[in-house]
Amino acid sequence: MVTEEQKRFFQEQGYLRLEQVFTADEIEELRSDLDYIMHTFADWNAAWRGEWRKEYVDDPSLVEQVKLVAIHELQHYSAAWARAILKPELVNAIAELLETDVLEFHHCTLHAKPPREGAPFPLHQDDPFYPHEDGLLYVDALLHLDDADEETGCIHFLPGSHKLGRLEHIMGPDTAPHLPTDKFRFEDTVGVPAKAGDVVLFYLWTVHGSAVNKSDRWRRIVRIGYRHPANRQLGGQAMGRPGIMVKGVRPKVEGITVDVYGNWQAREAAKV
Ligand SMILES: O=C(O)CCC(=O)C(=O)O
Repeated sequence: MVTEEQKRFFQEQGYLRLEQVFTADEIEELRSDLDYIMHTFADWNAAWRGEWRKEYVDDPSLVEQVKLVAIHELQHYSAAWARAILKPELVNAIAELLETDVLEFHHCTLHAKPPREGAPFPLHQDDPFYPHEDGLLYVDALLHLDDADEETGCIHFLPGSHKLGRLEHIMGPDTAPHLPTDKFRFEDTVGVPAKAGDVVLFYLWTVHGSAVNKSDRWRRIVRIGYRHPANRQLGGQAMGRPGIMVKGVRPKVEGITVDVYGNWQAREAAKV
């Protein structure tokens, strides 16, 4: 499914859009289940916080108002979403890009930006949220439920930034992890508009973010994280939880073992 040119682009630029991985019928079913999940279980007050917002939101009256709807692990709520995570066209493409015949699902997270006030994301790597030893053996896949363009706040990337390795982020109780706004500028990024059914892939270490949704449409994206099963997690989201294998069989890796009940034994958290 992935051409040599796509592979080269991904490895050089750190991101790649795959067109129409999901059919219109599949997207319809995923949207319908998502609508129920959003209205029944999701957090409607999930916009990322911090002083950086003032630089990302032009309209001062909107700085404190921007909104994001979020929830993790949609496969716990819907069979259609469980099937989406396993979709062979998706996992085979990611395995080809990582040049591996084994792949493990790690997590899944909804980021839905409501019309006119959908929250921005400051430039960051996903590493601070779920650090792994090797940021190039971990891929995040953004499954698009809606057409996303600049007006709706589509995803942006800093090309080639995955090669910088793990970067130090501004952290703290009052802010979402983000990179210094004077050194990592949104103007230097590339926007990747996508259609519903497209999937945009990027490495754990690729710097990315997005602007306010100023349109009168929703921009719903679900991030699905996949890793090489030997890529040890160091902390954060879904730490200590074995993921289902989506391709191949789990290799035996020193220090990563699963007991007979399927729980991790002695999967040690290293300091980052
Ligand atoms: O949904 C977006 O626009 C950005 C999401 C993001 O930064 C992330 O999933 O890490």
